[in-house]
Amino acid sequence: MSLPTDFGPDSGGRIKGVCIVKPIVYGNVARYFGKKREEDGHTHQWTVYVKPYNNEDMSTYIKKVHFKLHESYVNPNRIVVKPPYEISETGWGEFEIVIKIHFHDPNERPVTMYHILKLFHSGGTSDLGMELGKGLVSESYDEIVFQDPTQLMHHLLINTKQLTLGRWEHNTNFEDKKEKTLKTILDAKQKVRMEIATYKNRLKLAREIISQFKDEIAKVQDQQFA
Ligand code: SLL
Repeated sequence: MSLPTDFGPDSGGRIKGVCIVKPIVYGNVARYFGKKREEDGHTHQWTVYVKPYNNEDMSTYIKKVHFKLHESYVNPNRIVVKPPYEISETGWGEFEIVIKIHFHDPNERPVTMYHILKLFHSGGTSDLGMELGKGLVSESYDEIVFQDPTQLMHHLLINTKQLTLGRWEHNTNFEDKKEKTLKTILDAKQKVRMEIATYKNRLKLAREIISQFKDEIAKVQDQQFA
């Protein structure tokens, strides 16, 4: 009989009803060279990454992170097996990077994320592409959800250590972003509510006019056949 401390591949099924959430941040930073480089036409240095939202060493449960770059790169499939999970490159163009996270427990399906590598300021204000010194940041908050993990995975997920001593900070103020995003959603909801009210009113008016016309028609018809 297997003991609860048996974490091997045969340690039984999944732990039902358990849900563990791991907040993460993924995206890129980029810096303009200041001019186009003669040899290869490259204009930017950039780094794409996945990191924990909280200060924790994710290598306890992450086996490897696969970054799939644009075909124009030599060896576009880059694998990182330990933190920091990041790839630094130089280039001239923006493209979509596929980020696939594999876990130590082979029963846990890999998680895939898509990030559009951002090099240029889009001219607009706010949202993406905040200034970072002279560079640019484009990153997202997300959560990896482990529903009914296996015993092995559960053990790995709850036994993480700190990644670094000292403060763990992000380029983006996510608390601030959360508040702003929430406000945008609430404002939009209010706007939709107002529009619905306006259209309901118009509909009511239109219905009244229709019924008035119907009355008129009925009257005219009555007179005709009288
Ligand atoms: C574009 N669809 O046309 C995109 C493709 C590709 C960027 C961008 C190459 C680097 C190298 C590079 O920067 N590719 O030469 O290794 O904008």
